[in-house]
Amino acid sequence: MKVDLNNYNTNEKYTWCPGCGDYNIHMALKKALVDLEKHPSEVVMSFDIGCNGNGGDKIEGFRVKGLHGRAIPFAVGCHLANRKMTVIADIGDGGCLHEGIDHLIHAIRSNYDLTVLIHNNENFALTTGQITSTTKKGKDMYGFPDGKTEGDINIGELVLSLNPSFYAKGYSNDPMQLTEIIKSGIKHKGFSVIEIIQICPTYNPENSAVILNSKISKVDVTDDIGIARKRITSKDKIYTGVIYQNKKIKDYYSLLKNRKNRNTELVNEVKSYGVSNILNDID
Ligand SMILES: Cc1ncc(C[n+]2csc(CCOP(=O)(O)OP(=O)(O)O)c2C)c(N)n1
Repeated sequence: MKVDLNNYNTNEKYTWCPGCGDYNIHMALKKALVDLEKHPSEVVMSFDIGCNGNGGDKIEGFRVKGLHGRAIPFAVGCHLANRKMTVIADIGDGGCLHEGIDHLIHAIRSNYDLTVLIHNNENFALTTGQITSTTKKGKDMYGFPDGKTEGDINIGELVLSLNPSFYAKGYSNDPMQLTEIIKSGIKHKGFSVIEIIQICPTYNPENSAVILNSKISKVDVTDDIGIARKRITSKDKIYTGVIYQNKKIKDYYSLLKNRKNRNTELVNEVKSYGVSNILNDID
């Protein structure tokens, strides 16, 4: 089936601030799906609450929007129900590393075959710039004028400590590289974590393009976790690209003995039940 960007575009107007990194992340996601010749009818996207999640009505495909921090479990459910679909969870650093951190951890450990895009602008942006666990220690933010007292979570360090099968880092000001990273993540058979350094000119202007551009250095994929760890703990450089990929770790579903030699998906095996009578009984 011939697919182009028009298949993914909607008529909804964007509401992000001028200069927000979400524009490029959104375009990179659409371009990656088009390049992989995925039609919107083959794609499920699970959006979170936040500026990132406000992209949910600006892209075609099957879309769900869950409670804040819950984009990953929704996506996992969709994937397990029907593995023919390409499943993507789209979430901010607040939703993913604060409210939903447990979901991220378990999804990495389970290695479900789906892709998560973490928009890391280092703050809760939709609620006007409060600190999240990725905000740098000492930084003063709205509601914390004397500076953040806690240490910050380095997403790469957390992910690499959990025996992941795929971890990549992209940058919202490099949509071409990000497109290639997203394509690699979708093609990877397992849980693909893609952290995206996201420009947020309104609530995190100190992380400006001028500063970030001077620090970014691109790397090629490695399966050496020692090299990967060095890449994400560098003090001077920010390395982008597929930081680490381990193709030997099997994905969750293929390890399920009771699903061996089954040709149907779980969604085909669910019986349908009429619930209208139950609803009628409620006063
Ligand atoms: C459980 C819960 N806690 C807090 C909120 C309020 N809330 C809505 S959006 C948001 C900020 C989201 O930040 P992040 O996930 O980093 O996404 P961003 O807006 O930065 O893209 C918060 C705190 C909520 N809706 N639900």
